[in-house]
Amino acid sequence: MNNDFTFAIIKPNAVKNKKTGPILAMINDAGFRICAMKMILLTKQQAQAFYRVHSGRPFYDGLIEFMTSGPVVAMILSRENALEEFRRLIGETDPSKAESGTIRKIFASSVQMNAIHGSDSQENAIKEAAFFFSEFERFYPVEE
Ligand code: DAT
Ligand code: MG
Repeated sequence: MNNDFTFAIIKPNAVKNKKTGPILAMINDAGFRICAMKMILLTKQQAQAFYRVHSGRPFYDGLIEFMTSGPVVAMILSRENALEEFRRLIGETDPSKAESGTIRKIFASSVQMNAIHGSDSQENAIKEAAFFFSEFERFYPVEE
């Protein structure tokens, strides 16, 4: 079995609106296993580092302000084809374009406050997971 993994963040609007539980249930129901998880309040510097690729974009400052506005829940998730399957589960960046039944369609309140992050490549998933979790904080996926 391909024990692929991805990295995810439940964003401040969803945590604030008490949607952590419902979102975790959708993630588990979609066949993902949680390998690491923690709730943290990002510093401005951490949020800027995480979204460095977007620095200079018109939405960057607003994005950093939003991502530091309250606690987030960071996770490492595994399942077969985790990256693709997770991006499918969360839906398009802009919730108005997201398919019905996706996490963003259900829980996003705008493009900025779109409820959840999912890595866009295995290379970025590795980097993002290492940015948030040490080796001691993660459990490698077990064979099903
Ligand atoms: P995604 O999170 O779907 O990978 P992205 O990497 O292009 O999307 O952008 C990162 C985040 O930045 C996105 O989740 C929300 C915010 N964002 C992107 N485009 C935006 C826009 N046009 N207006 C406001 N926020 C935006
Ligand atoms: Mg992205």
